[in-house]
Amino acid sequence: MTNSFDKKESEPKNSIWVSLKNIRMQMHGVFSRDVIDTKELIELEEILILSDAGPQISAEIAENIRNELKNSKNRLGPKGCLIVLRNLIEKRLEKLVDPNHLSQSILTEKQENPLVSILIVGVNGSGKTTTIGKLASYYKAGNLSVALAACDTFRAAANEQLISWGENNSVEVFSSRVVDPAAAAFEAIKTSKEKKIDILFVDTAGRLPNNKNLIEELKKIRRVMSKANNGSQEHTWIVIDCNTGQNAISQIRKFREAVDITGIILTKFDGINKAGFLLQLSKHEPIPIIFVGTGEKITDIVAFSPEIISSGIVGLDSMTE
Ligand SMILES: Nc1nc2c(ncn2[C@@H]2O[C@H](COP(=O)(O)OP(=O)(O)OP(=O)(O)O)[C@@H](O)[C@H]2O)c(=O)[nH]1
Ligand SMILES: [Mg+2]
Repeated sequence: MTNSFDKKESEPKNSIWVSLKNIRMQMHGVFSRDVIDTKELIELEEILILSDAGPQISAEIAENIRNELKNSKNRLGPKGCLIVLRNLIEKRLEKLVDPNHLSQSILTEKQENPLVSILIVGVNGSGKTTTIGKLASYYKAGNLSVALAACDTFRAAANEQLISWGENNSVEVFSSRVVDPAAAAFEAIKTSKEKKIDILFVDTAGRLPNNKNLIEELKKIRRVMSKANNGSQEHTWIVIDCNTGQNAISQIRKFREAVDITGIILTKFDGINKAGFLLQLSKHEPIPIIFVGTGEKITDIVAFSPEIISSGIVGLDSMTE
């Protein structure tokens, strides 16, 4: 089965690599010196803190490298330190890997109750609707029948935006006239089952997690969808804008208090400037990252790979080293 990942095998690596240029240049500034000593390790810690890795994780990583240097009787050298650093970061990021490989398993594993419904939530402008457009294309390329439910009943333009993504992908968009998004989601699931749709993405209005009414509304959407689903596979993915930095942690935590978040989609990785927040995420909210958005185009979405991200941060490529 082919899908957009297979078609352009080398691209995910390139787009992630390019996005991490800033932090990589800073790492390069430290590790291109002849000797790595206390001064360099302090600088490393600072780079990590400034990238939103948090003071504790940053100190732990610098300490780990200090110990490795000591154990090697200072024979490790700058390149050796970089390899250790890459491995430390990769190991931490592995906690964010989806053990069920949902991005692929939805494509390949036949379900008993075929409909998989995915509720997409997040704050305003995080990239929910765009991500749904990209995922419609991704799963359609994998020969699944895809439908979209326009449940952002807040803004009239939101429906139009989703309908336009539906047209681009030639997939059906259920756009109800009812103003209650929970009722609209319920209808969409019922119709999807009747039409034997494989995967339904439910778009919701952006909301701040401290807006009590909107969070109650979200809980209602989730409850009603679960009833309509009646045992079919269901997920709730939160869309996180990478520019949110470490605030992403509290955002996810608050959404998780309202609904069971089963996956994360990172968007705007192409504009990431505080990549260290991923390390905090792996420690404090290790929910699987299902996909990473790397631009505004329909194909700008890649699988999450700790190996590619850790290599991109330190500037080492495990394939060529
Ligand atoms: N550079 C970049 N831009 C993105 C990415 N994903 C989404 N965007 C842009 O972010 C903006 C907001 O995207 P939407 O999909 O409308 O966000 P939303 O979460 O649906 O917004 P609301 O429904 O208003 O809450 C648009 O200009 C998108 O093109 C990405 O991965 N990279
Ligand atoms: Mg939207």
